[in-house]
Amino acid sequence: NGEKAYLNLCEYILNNGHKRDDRTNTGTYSTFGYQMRFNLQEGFPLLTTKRVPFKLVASELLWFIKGDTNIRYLLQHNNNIWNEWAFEKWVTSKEYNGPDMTNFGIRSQQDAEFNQTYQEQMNLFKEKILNDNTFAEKFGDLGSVYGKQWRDWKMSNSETIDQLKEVIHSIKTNPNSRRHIVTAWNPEDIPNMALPPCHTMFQFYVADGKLSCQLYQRSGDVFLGVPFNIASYALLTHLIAHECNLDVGEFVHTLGDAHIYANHVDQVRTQLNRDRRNLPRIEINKEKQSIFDFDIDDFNIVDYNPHAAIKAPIAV
Ligand code: UFP
Repeated sequence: NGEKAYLNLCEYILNNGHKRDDRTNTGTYSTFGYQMRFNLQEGFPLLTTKRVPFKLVASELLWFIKGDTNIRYLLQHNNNIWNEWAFEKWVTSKEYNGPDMTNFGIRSQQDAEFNQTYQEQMNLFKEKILNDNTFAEKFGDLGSVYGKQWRDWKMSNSETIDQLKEVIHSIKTNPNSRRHIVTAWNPEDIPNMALPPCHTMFQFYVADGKLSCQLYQRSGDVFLGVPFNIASYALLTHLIAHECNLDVGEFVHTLGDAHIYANHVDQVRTQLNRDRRNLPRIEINKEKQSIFDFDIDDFNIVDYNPHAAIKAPIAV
Protein backbone atom coordinates (compact mmCIF):
# COMPACT_ATOMS: atom_id res chain seq x y z
CA ASN A 1 0.00 0.00 0.00
CA GLY A 2 0.93 3.68 -0.21
CA GLU A 3 2.77 3.72 3.10
CA LYS A 4 5.55 1.83 1.30
CA ALA A 5 6.08 4.92 -0.89
CA TYR A 6 6.74 6.97 2.24
CA LEU A 7 9.12 4.41 3.74
CA ASN A 8 10.95 4.24 0.40
CA LEU A 9 11.45 8.00 0.54
CA CYS A 10 12.97 7.72 4.03
CA GLU A 11 15.28 4.95 2.90
CA TYR A 12 16.22 6.84 -0.26
CA ILE A 13 17.24 9.92 1.72
CA LEU A 14 19.24 7.94 4.28
CA ASN A 15 21.14 6.24 1.44
CA ASN A 16 21.46 9.11 -1.05
CA GLY A 17 20.72 12.38 0.75
CA HIS A 18 23.16 15.28 0.55
CA LYS A 19 24.43 16.36 3.93
CA ARG A 20 23.35 19.97 4.05
CA ASP A 21 23.18 22.90 6.42
CA ASP A 22 19.83 24.62 6.72
CA ARG A 23 18.09 27.69 8.05
CA THR A 24 17.50 26.15 11.49
CA ASN A 25 21.20 25.15 11.96
CA THR A 26 20.12 21.60 12.75
CA GLY A 27 21.66 19.97 9.67
CA THR A 28 19.77 17.74 7.25
CA TYR A 29 20.09 14.90 4.76
CA SER A 30 18.24 16.13 1.75
CA THR A 31 17.20 15.27 -1.79
CA PHE A 32 15.58 17.51 -4.41
CA GLY A 33 12.54 16.51 -6.44
CA TYR A 34 10.77 13.33 -5.28
CA GLN A 35 7.30 11.98 -5.95
CA MET A 36 5.07 9.58 -3.99
CA ARG A 37 1.70 8.22 -5.15
CA PHE A 38 -1.07 7.08 -2.82
CA ASN A 39 -4.04 5.19 -4.24
CA LEU A 40 -6.82 6.44 -1.98
CA GLN A 41 -8.96 3.42 -2.90
CA GLU A 42 -6.53 1.23 -0.94
CA GLY A 43 -7.26 2.95 2.34
CA PHE A 44 -6.65 6.27 4.03
CA PRO A 45 -2.89 7.07 4.02
CA LEU A 46 -2.45 7.64 7.73
CA LEU A 47 0.86 5.94 8.54
CA THR A 48 0.69 2.76 10.58
CA THR A 49 4.44 2.47 11.33
CA LYS A 50 3.92 5.27 13.84
CA ARG A 51 0.79 6.96 15.15
CA VAL A 52 -0.09 10.21 13.34
CA PRO A 53 -2.50 12.51 15.23
CA PHE A 54 -5.45 12.60 12.83
CA LYS A 55 -7.56 14.99 14.94
CA LEU A 56 -4.85 17.65 14.66
CA VAL A 57 -4.65 17.13 10.91
CA ALA A 58 -8.43 17.42 10.64
CA SER A 59 -8.90 20.52 12.79
CA GLU A 60 -6.07 22.31 10.98
CA LEU A 61 -7.58 21.46 7.58
CA LEU A 62 -11.05 22.64 8.65
CA TRP A 63 -9.43 25.86 9.83
CA PHE A 64 -7.90 26.37 6.36
CA ILE A 65 -11.20 25.50 4.66
CA LYS A 66 -13.08 28.05 6.78
CA GLY A 67 -10.57 30.68 5.70
CA ASP A 68 -9.83 31.26 9.37
CA THR A 69 -6.38 32.62 10.21
CA ASN A 70 -6.83 33.08 13.96
CA ILE A 71 -5.39 30.41 16.26
CA ARG A 72 -8.40 30.71 18.58
CA TYR A 73 -10.30 28.08 16.54
CA LEU A 74 -7.32 25.72 16.79
CA LEU A 75 -7.03 26.22 20.56
CA GLN A 76 -10.74 25.51 20.93
CA HIS A 77 -9.95 22.16 19.34
CA ASN A 78 -6.89 21.52 21.53
CA ASN A 79 -4.65 22.04 18.54
CA ASN A 80 -1.39 23.77 19.45
CA ILE A 81 0.55 23.41 16.21
CA TRP A 82 0.49 27.10 15.22
CA ASN A 83 0.90 28.63 18.71
CA GLU A 84 4.56 29.62 18.39
CA TRP A 85 3.91 31.86 15.39
CA ALA A 86 1.27 33.88 17.20
CA PHE A 87 3.21 33.87 20.47
CA GLU A 88 6.21 35.36 18.65
CA LYS A 89 4.08 38.31 17.56
CA TRP A 90 2.83 38.81 21.13
CA VAL A 91 6.19 38.70 22.93
CA THR A 92 7.80 41.08 20.44
CA SER A 93 4.94 43.60 20.73
CA LYS A 94 4.99 46.78 22.81
CA GLU A 95 2.17 45.46 25.00
CA TYR A 96 4.14 42.48 26.28
CA ASN A 97 6.01 43.18 29.51
CA GLY A 98 6.68 39.69 30.87
CA PRO A 99 10.05 37.91 31.08
CA ASP A 100 12.35 38.12 28.07
CA MET A 101 11.31 35.57 25.43
CA THR A 102 14.00 36.24 22.80
CA ASN A 103 14.71 33.06 20.77
CA PHE A 104 12.19 31.11 22.86
CA GLY A 105 12.16 28.23 20.35
CA ILE A 106 15.78 27.19 20.74
CA ARG A 107 16.18 28.29 24.36
CA SER A 108 13.19 26.26 25.55
CA GLN A 109 14.80 23.13 24.11
CA GLN A 110 18.21 23.79 25.64
CA ASP A 111 17.48 25.38 29.01
CA ALA A 112 15.12 23.62 31.44
CA GLU A 113 14.68 26.65 33.68
CA PHE A 114 13.86 28.93 30.79
CA ASN A 115 11.52 26.27 29.41
CA GLN A 116 9.42 26.48 32.57
CA THR A 117 9.09 30.27 32.32
CA TYR A 118 8.27 29.91 28.63
CA GLN A 119 5.55 27.31 29.31
CA GLU A 120 4.00 29.64 31.91
CA GLN A 121 3.95 32.56 29.48
CA MET A 122 2.58 30.36 26.70
CA ASN A 123 -0.25 29.12 28.94
CA LEU A 124 -1.14 32.69 29.91
CA PHE A 125 -1.12 33.61 26.23
CA LYS A 126 -3.41 30.71 25.28
CA GLU A 127 -5.84 31.57 28.06
CA LYS A 128 -6.05 35.16 26.85
CA ILE A 129 -6.58 34.12 23.23
CA LEU A 130 -9.43 31.86 24.32
CA ASN A 131 -11.13 34.29 26.72
CA ASP A 132 -10.38 37.83 25.59
CA ASN A 133 -11.92 38.80 22.23
CA THR A 134 -9.93 41.99 21.71
CA PHE A 135 -6.68 40.27 22.59
CA ALA A 136 -7.48 37.35 20.30
CA GLU A 137 -8.26 39.64 17.39
CA LYS A 138 -5.00 41.45 17.84
CA PHE A 139 -2.59 38.63 18.69
CA GLY A 140 -4.27 35.41 17.58
CA ASP A 141 -4.38 36.31 13.91
CA LEU A 142 -1.54 34.96 11.79
CA GLY A 143 -2.34 37.12 8.76
CA SER A 144 -1.61 35.85 5.29
CA VAL A 145 -1.48 32.10 5.98
CA TYR A 146 -3.16 29.29 4.05
CA GLY A 147 -6.78 30.07 4.95
CA LYS A 148 -6.36 33.62 3.70
CA GLN A 149 -4.77 32.62 0.38
CA TRP A 150 -7.24 29.78 -0.29
CA ARG A 151 -10.43 31.72 0.48
CA ASP A 152 -9.65 35.40 0.39
CA TRP A 153 -6.75 36.04 -2.01
CA LYS A 154 -6.26 39.80 -2.28
CA MET A 155 -6.17 41.19 -5.78
CA SER A 156 -4.36 44.36 -6.80
CA ASN A 157 -7.74 46.05 -7.39
CA SER A 158 -8.60 45.15 -3.73
CA GLU A 159 -11.24 42.59 -4.69
CA THR A 160 -10.70 39.04 -3.44
CA ILE A 161 -10.70 35.54 -4.94
CA ASP A 162 -12.16 32.47 -3.25
CA GLN A 163 -9.83 29.93 -4.87
CA LEU A 164 -11.30 26.94 -3.04
CA LYS A 165 -14.89 27.72 -3.98
CA GLU A 166 -13.86 28.35 -7.57
CA VAL A 167 -11.90 25.14 -7.90
CA ILE A 168 -14.83 23.10 -6.55
CA HIS A 169 -17.12 24.83 -9.00
CA SER A 170 -14.78 24.08 -11.88
CA ILE A 171 -14.44 20.40 -10.86
CA LYS A 172 -18.24 20.12 -10.88
CA THR A 173 -18.93 21.98 -14.10
CA ASN A 174 -15.82 21.32 -16.20
CA PRO A 175 -14.20 18.15 -14.85
CA ASN A 176 -11.79 17.77 -17.78
CA SER A 177 -10.22 21.15 -17.16
CA ARG A 178 -6.46 21.23 -16.70
CA ARG A 179 -6.71 24.36 -14.61
CA HIS A 180 -8.08 23.06 -11.28
CA ILE A 181 -5.42 24.84 -9.25
CA VAL A 182 -5.18 26.49 -5.84
CA THR A 183 -2.01 28.35 -4.93
CA ALA A 184 -0.87 29.50 -1.51
CA TRP A 185 2.35 31.02 -2.81
CA ASN A 186 1.74 34.74 -2.99
CA PRO A 187 5.09 36.41 -3.76
CA GLU A 188 3.91 39.79 -2.53
CA ASP A 189 3.10 38.40 0.93
CA ILE A 190 6.22 36.27 1.44
CA PRO A 191 8.36 38.99 3.10
CA ASN A 192 5.71 39.47 5.81
CA MET A 193 5.26 35.80 6.64
CA ALA A 194 6.92 33.96 9.53
CA LEU A 195 6.93 30.77 7.49
CA PRO A 196 6.42 31.00 3.73
CA PRO A 197 3.92 28.30 2.70
CA CYS A 198 5.41 24.80 2.56
CA HIS A 199 2.50 23.30 0.65
CA THR A 200 2.77 25.72 -2.21
CA MET A 201 0.09 24.72 -4.70
CA PHE A 202 -2.22 21.84 -5.56
CA GLN A 203 -4.13 20.66 -8.61
CA PHE A 204 -7.11 18.35 -9.09
CA TYR A 205 -7.78 15.90 -11.91
CA VAL A 206 -10.93 13.95 -12.75
CA ALA A 207 -10.92 10.66 -14.68
CA ASP A 208 -13.25 7.63 -14.63
CA GLY A 209 -15.41 9.27 -11.99
CA LYS A 210 -12.49 9.64 -9.60
CA LEU A 211 -10.91 12.76 -8.17
CA SER A 212 -7.12 12.90 -7.84
CA CYS A 213 -5.00 15.61 -6.26
CA GLN A 214 -1.37 16.55 -6.67
CA LEU A 215 0.47 18.74 -4.20
CA TYR A 216 3.72 20.56 -4.85
CA GLN A 217 5.45 20.95 -1.49
CA ARG A 218 8.55 23.12 -1.72
CA SER A 219 10.11 21.87 1.53
CA GLY A 220 9.32 18.76 3.57
CA ASP A 221 10.49 17.68 7.02
CA VAL A 222 10.16 14.02 6.09
CA PHE A 223 9.88 12.60 9.61
CA LEU A 224 7.62 15.14 11.37
CA GLY A 225 5.89 17.22 8.69
CA VAL A 226 5.36 14.98 5.68
CA PRO A 227 3.19 12.26 7.34
CA PHE A 228 0.94 15.08 8.54
CA ASN A 229 0.86 16.72 5.09
CA ILE A 230 -0.03 13.41 3.38
CA ALA A 231 -2.99 12.90 5.72
CA SER A 232 -4.14 16.49 5.32
CA TYR A 233 -4.28 16.43 1.50
CA ALA A 234 -5.78 12.92 1.44
CA LEU A 235 -8.54 14.28 3.68
CA LEU A 236 -9.02 17.36 1.49
CA THR A 237 -9.33 15.10 -1.58
CA HIS A 238 -11.93 12.94 0.19
CA LEU A 239 -13.97 15.97 1.25
CA ILE A 240 -13.97 17.57 -2.20
CA ALA A 241 -14.76 14.22 -3.89
CA HIS A 242 -17.66 13.84 -1.44
CA GLU A 243 -19.03 17.27 -2.32
CA CYS A 244 -18.63 16.65 -6.09
CA ASN A 245 -20.16 13.14 -6.01
CA LEU A 246 -16.91 11.58 -7.20
CA ASP A 247 -14.92 8.63 -5.92
CA VAL A 248 -11.39 9.22 -4.74
CA GLY A 249 -8.48 8.50 -7.08
CA GLU A 250 -4.85 9.15 -6.19
CA PHE A 251 -2.99 11.61 -4.03
CA VAL A 252 0.28 12.48 -5.77
CA HIS A 253 2.79 14.12 -3.46
CA THR A 254 5.63 15.97 -5.15
CA LEU A 255 8.38 17.32 -2.93
CA GLY A 256 11.01 19.96 -3.66
CA ASP A 257 13.60 19.83 -0.86
CA ALA A 258 12.79 16.58 0.98
CA HIS A 259 14.93 16.34 4.10
CA ILE A 260 15.50 14.30 7.22
CA TYR A 261 16.91 16.40 10.06
CA ALA A 262 20.15 15.03 11.50
CA ASN A 263 18.48 14.66 14.91
CA HIS A 264 15.66 12.52 13.42
CA VAL A 265 17.84 9.80 11.86
CA ASP A 266 17.56 7.33 14.77
CA GLN A 267 13.80 7.77 14.88
CA VAL A 268 13.53 7.14 11.14
CA ARG A 269 15.57 3.94 11.50
CA THR A 270 13.28 2.78 14.31
CA GLN A 271 10.29 3.39 12.09
CA LEU A 272 11.85 1.59 9.11
CA ASN A 273 12.30 -1.51 11.28
CA ARG A 274 8.57 -1.75 11.97
CA ASP A 275 6.09 -3.80 9.93
CA ARG A 276 3.36 -2.00 8.04
CA ARG A 277 -0.24 -2.75 9.03
CA ASN A 278 -3.47 -2.37 7.06
CA LEU A 279 -4.37 1.25 6.35
CA PRO A 280 -7.45 2.66 8.11
CA ARG A 281 -10.59 3.88 6.34
CA ILE A 282 -12.38 7.19 6.56
CA GLU A 283 -16.12 7.61 7.11
CA ILE A 284 -17.79 10.87 6.14
CA ASN A 285 -21.21 12.10 7.29
CA LYS A 286 -23.48 11.48 4.30
CA GLU A 287 -26.03 14.00 5.52
CA LYS A 288 -23.72 16.88 4.73
CA GLN A 289 -22.65 17.75 1.21
CA SER A 290 -20.71 21.00 1.19
CA ILE A 291 -17.13 20.99 2.38
CA PHE A 292 -17.85 24.40 3.95
CA ASP A 293 -20.40 22.83 6.35
CA PHE A 294 -18.18 20.14 7.83
CA ASP A 295 -17.25 20.03 11.50
CA ILE A 296 -14.67 17.87 13.21
CA ASP A 297 -17.29 15.24 14.13
CA ASP A 298 -18.48 14.77 10.55
CA PHE A 299 -15.72 12.36 9.68
CA ASN A 300 -13.98 9.53 11.44
CA ILE A 301 -10.95 7.35 10.93
CA VAL A 302 -11.83 3.70 11.53
CA ASP A 303 -9.71 0.55 11.89
CA TYR A 304 -6.58 2.55 12.71
CA ASN A 305 -4.14 0.32 14.63
CA PRO A 306 -0.74 1.97 14.30
CA HIS A 307 2.54 1.32 16.07
CA ALA A 308 3.29 3.79 18.88
CA ALA A 309 4.13 7.42 18.17
CA ILE A 310 7.85 8.30 17.96
CA LYS A 311 9.04 11.53 19.57
CA ALA A 312 11.50 13.87 17.89
CA PRO A 313 12.54 17.52 18.41
CA ILE A 314 11.04 19.98 15.94
CA ALA A 315 13.40 22.34 14.10
CA VAL A 316 12.35 25.98 14.53
N1 UFP B 1 7.40 21.77 7.22
C1 UFP B 1 6.83 20.63 6.68
N2 UFP B 1 5.49 20.62 6.45
C2 UFP B 1 4.69 21.68 6.74
C3 UFP B 1 5.28 22.83 7.31
C4 UFP B 1 6.61 22.84 7.54
O1 UFP B 1 7.49 19.63 6.42
O2 UFP B 1 3.48 21.62 6.52
F1 UFP B 1 4.54 23.89 7.58
C5 UFP B 1 8.86 21.83 7.49
C6 UFP B 1 9.73 21.83 6.27
C7 UFP B 1 10.98 22.52 6.78
C8 UFP B 1 10.45 23.57 7.72
O3 UFP B 1 11.75 21.59 7.53
O4 UFP B 1 9.18 23.05 8.15
C9 UFP B 1 10.25 24.91 7.03
O5 UFP B 1 11.49 25.54 6.86
P1 UFP B 1 11.88 26.33 5.53
O6 UFP B 1 10.90 27.45 5.36
O7 UFP B 1 13.28 26.78 5.78
O8 UFP B 1 11.77 25.33 4.38
